[in-house]
Amino acid sequence: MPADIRILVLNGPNLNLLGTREPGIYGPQTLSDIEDAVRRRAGELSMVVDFLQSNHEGELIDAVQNAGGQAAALVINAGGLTHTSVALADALRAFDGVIVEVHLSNIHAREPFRHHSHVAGVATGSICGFGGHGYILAIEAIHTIVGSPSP
Ligand code: CA2
Repeated sequence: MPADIRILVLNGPNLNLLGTREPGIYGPQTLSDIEDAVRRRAGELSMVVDFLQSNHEGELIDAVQNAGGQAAALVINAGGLTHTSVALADALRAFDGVIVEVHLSNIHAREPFRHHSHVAGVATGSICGFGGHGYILAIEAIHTIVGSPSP
């Protein structure tokens, strides 16, 4: 049996509030809706996904460190930490695999303080502005880059 490709999807501070407020910016989906859609698509691509949402920078850093050697790729929406956290970016830089940065909103079309991302410089690529569909695009990109599971 070929080994399934394992992906860790990380969501940062306040993303647990999705679907409850600001649907005009972040869309109507809850994080759980996004998780269900990602699991469905990942299953079609023979990929296994683990999810973690945390409001705590250190917990996200621990998760990135622990993903080393376990996950072939990370999908990360670091929320507000995107624009502030050198420590999270340092942890991501040490991850030996594909990293896809995702944002629901188009951060470049918003306030100037959202235009810079510490994550972007250490990511393989970034997707923003497509709402929850960005997570699906991310796993499809990972599937293309990492390839189909080898027999
Ligand atoms: O567009 C994105 O995905 C963001 O990463 C979302 C972050 C924001 O700080 C980034 O600049 C862009 C904020 C997540 C907060 O989500 C909420 C959702 C509903 C209600 C309140 C906050």
